[in-house]
Amino acid sequence: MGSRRGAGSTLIGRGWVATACALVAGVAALPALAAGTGKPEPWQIAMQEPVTPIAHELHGFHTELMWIITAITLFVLALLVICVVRFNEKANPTPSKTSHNTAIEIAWTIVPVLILVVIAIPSFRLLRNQLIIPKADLTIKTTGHAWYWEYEYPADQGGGFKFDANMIEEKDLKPGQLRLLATDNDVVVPVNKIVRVQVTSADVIHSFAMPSFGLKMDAVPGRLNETWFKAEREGTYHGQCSELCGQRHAFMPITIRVVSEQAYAAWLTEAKTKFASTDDGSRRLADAR
Ligand SMILES: [Cu+2]
Repeated sequence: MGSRRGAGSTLIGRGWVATACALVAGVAALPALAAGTGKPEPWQIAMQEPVTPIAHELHGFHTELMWIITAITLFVLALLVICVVRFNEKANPTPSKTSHNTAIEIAWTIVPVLILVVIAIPSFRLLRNQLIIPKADLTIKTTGHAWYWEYEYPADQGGGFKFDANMIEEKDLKPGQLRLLATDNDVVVPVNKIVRVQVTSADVIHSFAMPSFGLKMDAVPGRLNETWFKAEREGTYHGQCSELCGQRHAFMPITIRVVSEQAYAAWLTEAKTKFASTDDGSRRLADAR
């Protein structure tokens, strides 16, 4: 009897190890399924490729949590399997009447607390890095509207213009432009520069989000929120409004083009003639008086 049970547990033990290995391999393979940079991919499982320091940190934290979650899940699964196999009515006809075990109770209180502390340290570090904005090279203000984003480049930083970015309807898409993600006007920023983004809204609550940058900030009417990013790679990055804001919530994409410093300077010159000036004439009127 004893030997038969022993053989059974070895078999279960082997299946278990195989399952655990498969799960761990699956988790380890997740980064391989990461989407292309700056946009989602069909069948994407993992997050979009990170291109800012915050996004890298965010991904590291995510991977760390994934291992902790996997270990906890496998541990709980192991306990369940042991209970089912060893303590079912047939295998264990006279159950133990134990109701307390001080050592175990202390352990299962302290161990989760320690796990939470281990999680809290990188979590608070990340939060701090997101919220404390380093000295910015450039500031952009964005205002959420139902249902498009408006951008303003302040005059004291070589800007002095503002423009709206509307989604390009499917029938008007040019080759290479992404459905639901392409905008008629893109935000353009220089590569490797710290960009401070001021976020607000003109009507309801929206949320300015760019997955590849690890960036998401609520746009709240009457309040000016701030966030920042430093894109390390040139390219076109797509995001969307991420706060359910109404009927056309899904149709207010965000496109940020990260370009070289020279290309940015050229774009600024062009943008100043193309877009509306933020100077509403009040200063000139005041001067005239
Ligand atoms: Cu919105």
